[in-house]
Amino acid sequence: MFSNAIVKTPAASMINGLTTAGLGQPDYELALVQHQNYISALKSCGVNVHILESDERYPDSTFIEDVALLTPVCAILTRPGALSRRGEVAGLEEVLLEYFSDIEQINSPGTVEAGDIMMAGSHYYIGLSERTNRAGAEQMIAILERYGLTGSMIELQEVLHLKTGVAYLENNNLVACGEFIRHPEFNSYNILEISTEESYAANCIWVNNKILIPQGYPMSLETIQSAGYEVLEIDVSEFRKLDGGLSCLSLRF
Ligand code: CIR
Repeated sequence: MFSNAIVKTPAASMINGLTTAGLGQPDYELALVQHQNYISALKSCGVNVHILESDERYPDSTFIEDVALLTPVCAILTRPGALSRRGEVAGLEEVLLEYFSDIEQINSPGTVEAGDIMMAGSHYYIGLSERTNRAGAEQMIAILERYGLTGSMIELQEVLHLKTGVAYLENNNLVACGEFIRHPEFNSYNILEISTEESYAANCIWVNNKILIPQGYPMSLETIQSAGYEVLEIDVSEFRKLDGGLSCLSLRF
């Protein structure tokens, strides 16, 4: 179960964030409202939400998931592959020290964005992407092993981050889309298949037995409800315009 979440208020500069979506610029005022609703949903799942101030220097900094991996036993600061995001890590250590006594760090030449890391129990799947390189993944696995955890790498073909296309919902249930539906690494899981038309809904999150999914994906909603979950739908249309999803908007631990 998670007790805490950390979120970062979107900066007005988010309109200049990195994107491949082709959906136009986000509406900042609407993004702020959606972010508040996201926070309310997290709270309704029973977690305390630590809200960090916005940082105009970093348009993508509201996607705080990418800059740290928080495990039950340690925190690991990443080194984002996107150069415009690298500075987002500074300052987070001070916040994490409120919760963690052991804080580790990914170093050059390694790059990792934690949107590429999916936790399944004590195992962490690490996507090798344009943002996370092998050196970073190797460092991450070595750190995890020092703390009695394990990790393995998965080469990504189509998606930005691993969790763009896959989400672990506990109880051996794995939401998967596209390249992950029949991926050999995941063949021991019960796959909850997300169709290509609704691929954005694959980025959903388990928070204390409830599932948060993006609003507007009825087939995915039905699939996850049919697996026995209580589902909360959240509208994150403005974050989608920057390739960001529900998982990217918080660190949950
Ligand atoms: C980026 O390209 O870095 C941001 N615009 C979106 C990051 C999304 N994060 C994630 O999937 N974990």
